[in-house]
Amino acid sequence: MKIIQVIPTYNEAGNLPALVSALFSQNLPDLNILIVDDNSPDGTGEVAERLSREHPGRLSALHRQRKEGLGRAYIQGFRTALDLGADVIGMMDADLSHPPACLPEMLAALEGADVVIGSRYIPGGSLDEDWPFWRKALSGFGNAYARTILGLPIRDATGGYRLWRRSAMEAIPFQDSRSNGYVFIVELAYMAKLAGLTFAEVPIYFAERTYGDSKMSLRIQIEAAYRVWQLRRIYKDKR
Ligand SMILES: Nc1nc2c(ncn2[C@@H]2O[C@H](COP(=O)(O)OP(=O)(O)OP(=O)(O)O)[C@@H](O)[C@H]2O)c(=O)[nH]1
Ligand SMILES: [Mg+2]
Repeated sequence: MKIIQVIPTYNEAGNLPALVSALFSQNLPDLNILIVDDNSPDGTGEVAERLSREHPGRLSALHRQRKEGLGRAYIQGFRTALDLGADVIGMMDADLSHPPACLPEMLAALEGADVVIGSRYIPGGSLDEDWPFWRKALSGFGNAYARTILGLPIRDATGGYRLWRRSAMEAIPFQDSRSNGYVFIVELAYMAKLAGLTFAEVPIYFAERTYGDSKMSLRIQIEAAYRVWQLRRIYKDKR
């Protein structure tokens, strides 16, 4: 079995080495990493190349010309992972918010589901305890909003820590997505639901990034707010 964990990066040079060593210390011999960097000005691409030399055959990097958003990076990463023969395709942020230690449990859960979600919103899962109330409320609202409007059968619809069986990834038209920011994550879940795929959720503790800047912007949040309604319309015949 071949697992390929796809990790999109933009200015994550300070996080990537720690993330990669934490992932490779999970005692998962089948785990491979594919970094998708959008020509980060902080040199993340060079860090990824160095890591690929340190982990020959287990880590590789795609280098894209310019910053095109999370969605485009994942689409190219998924396509490449499928071409490389992955049996399991993973998604996660590079900023250490998604705990590598949960990966073994998520893999185990994939035996009983097509898609596994690292979930902040089921018992045992949680958000960074240092987040102010308003940030937790905003995250909870955004999640409930997307979940309700799209009728998603999962508690965490906006979290980007996921595992897909190859067959599940092949069953959805992920390359057709035009979503840019984190709403891409929501769109994938919607595609999965419409394709009749099954989900399982594993609790995670979501830690705030300590290095680097958040790429979350008002523009990305506005995109998410209207795009959720657009998705309903785009996929209307398939509901
Ligand atoms: N390749 C690529 N990666 C990106 C891009 N935008 C964000 N990322 C990466 O996607 C992951 C999630 O980033 P965001 O969803 O922007 O969230 P964030 O910056 O962690 O913001 P917080 O929610 O505050 O943690 C991180 O690993 C980013 O480096 C992009 O345009 N291209
Ligand atoms: Mg983050």
